[in-house]
Amino acid sequence: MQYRFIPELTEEETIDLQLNGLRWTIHHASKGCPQYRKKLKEAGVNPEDIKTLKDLQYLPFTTVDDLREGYPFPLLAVSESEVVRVHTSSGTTGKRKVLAYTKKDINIWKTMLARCFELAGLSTLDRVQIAVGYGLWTAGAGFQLGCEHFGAMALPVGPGNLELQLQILTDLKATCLCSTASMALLLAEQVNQHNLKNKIALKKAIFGAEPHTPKMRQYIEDALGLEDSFDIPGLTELYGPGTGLECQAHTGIHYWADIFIIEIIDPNTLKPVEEGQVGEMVVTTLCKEAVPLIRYRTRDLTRLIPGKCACGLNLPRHDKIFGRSDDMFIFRGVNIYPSQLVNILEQFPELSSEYQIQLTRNQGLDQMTLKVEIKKDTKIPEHLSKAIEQQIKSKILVSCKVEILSHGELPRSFGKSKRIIDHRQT
Ligand code: DLL
Repeated sequence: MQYRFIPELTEEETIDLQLNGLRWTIHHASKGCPQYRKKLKEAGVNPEDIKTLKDLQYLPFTTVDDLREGYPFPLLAVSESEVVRVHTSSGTTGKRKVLAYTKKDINIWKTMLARCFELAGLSTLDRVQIAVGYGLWTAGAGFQLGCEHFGAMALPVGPGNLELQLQILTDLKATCLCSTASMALLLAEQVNQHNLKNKIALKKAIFGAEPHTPKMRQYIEDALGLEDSFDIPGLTELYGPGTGLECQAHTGIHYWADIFIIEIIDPNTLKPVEEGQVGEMVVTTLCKEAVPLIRYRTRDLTRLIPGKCACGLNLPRHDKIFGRSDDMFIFRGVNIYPSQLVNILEQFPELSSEYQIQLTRNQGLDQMTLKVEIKKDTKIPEHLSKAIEQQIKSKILVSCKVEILSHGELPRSFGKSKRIIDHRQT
């Protein structure tokens, strides 16, 4: 297979690129950014000390606190005159992070996204409906840049506005949808509700920005009549959407190892996990100018997938993002990740993919209510809530109340869904 944007690199070439990129990044960061200079000096690191990629482990971590400290232009390693753009994170976990970009950063980012479209098997004849937020968030600008660079036709509808979305789908016959997972679900429900499946021409969907379940994906694919769909990860700190993409073999996400390095660490010991184990993703950029990242702790939980992919592409893979380490909540002394509850809910075919966790405190005792939805046109089986409660009790060792709602009762989102509502005062 001849690719236009995806590099075909041997392992040696990748290591070479990574080593040179790492040395460049350390040199560039310590020269241009006082915050990094101080950090690296305190850790006793000189660019000349980097002899092999193993030396990465001696570098200090960068965290979200470092990004907050330098607000509004944290970790800036170039002069302001070289900055051509800023974006901010979606702000779901606290104050927005502001990230700056140089012209080169924008060019690298658009190549990353063009690679995504290429990996998803699109051609320049595809029409790409971009149904995400434009503006400070990276999603709209990123998909748009990448789509145009790739050469397909961008249909920049933006988020929300369901009537317009459906009109563009049916009239302009978009063939690929780019959105958050929640927005893809919402559009799928709308297409279903309005009986439009035969009037639209969607073949593919590329969605991400938040985790989705297999059930959610199946519903989206069926309701939109898709040939295929692809999970796309990304974060503002690392350019934005498009840090990698699932290939058509669907066995993990290929990421751009010539642009950044991924390490997986145990968030408690900060040491690398065993090969293939789940931990926190830590990223180091190799050519990012405005805000280089040195061992940036993303808080995202995933694992590296060993071995070669069935698709034949010689690019490393990580698994889907299972969630964030800061999504974990403590309920009656037990640490719980939403993904643990999701795995249980996945076993009940009568339920839709939507859920919401509500935490309250009553006379000093924490209470958890798990709200779930029954699938459309499905009768609620007797004892369903009891069966779910029992599964949670036996698998996670906590008692919670399960409330079954009818289809469509839980709030839908144009962007990222908020699934944990914590009313407890700490
Ligand atoms: O969400 C960028 C993006 C936009 C990615 C559109 C994909 C599509 P932020 O707002 O900075 O950037 O949020 C980044 O979202 O650290 C993950 O926790 C989560 N996330 C992003 N993509 C996925 C995904 C954008 N495919 C944070 N699966 C990241 C699970 C995801 N979580």
